[in-house]
Amino acid sequence: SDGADGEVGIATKAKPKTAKPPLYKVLILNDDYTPMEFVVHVLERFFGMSHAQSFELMLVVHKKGLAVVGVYSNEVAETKVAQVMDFARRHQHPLQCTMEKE
Ligand code: TYC
Repeated sequence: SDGADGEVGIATKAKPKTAKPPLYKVLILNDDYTPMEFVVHVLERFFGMSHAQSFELMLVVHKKGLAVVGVYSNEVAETKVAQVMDFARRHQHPLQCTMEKE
């Protein structure tokens, strides 16, 4: 508007909204057999956490049963889950990793 009719304000434009892609929580589940150090290693290797962060989060999973270890796009979450499951299987540990839409 140019304000000629007394309408004064900030020029605005309707922005067509792009649908935001859904995000997925990646979760690690507790079990009785996977060694604590293995879980710590997984968190460092696949989720970019420091050793201290990884140890803390591993203990949360150990005590609470599960924890969210990261939030990602569908594609990245699928890849993380597959990498962890494959790594655990290759080391013959029953560690479970899953994902859930936020
Ligand atoms: N509960 C396991 C143990 O006592 C350790 C563990 C922690 C396993 C976290 C899995 O996601 C897990 N050895």
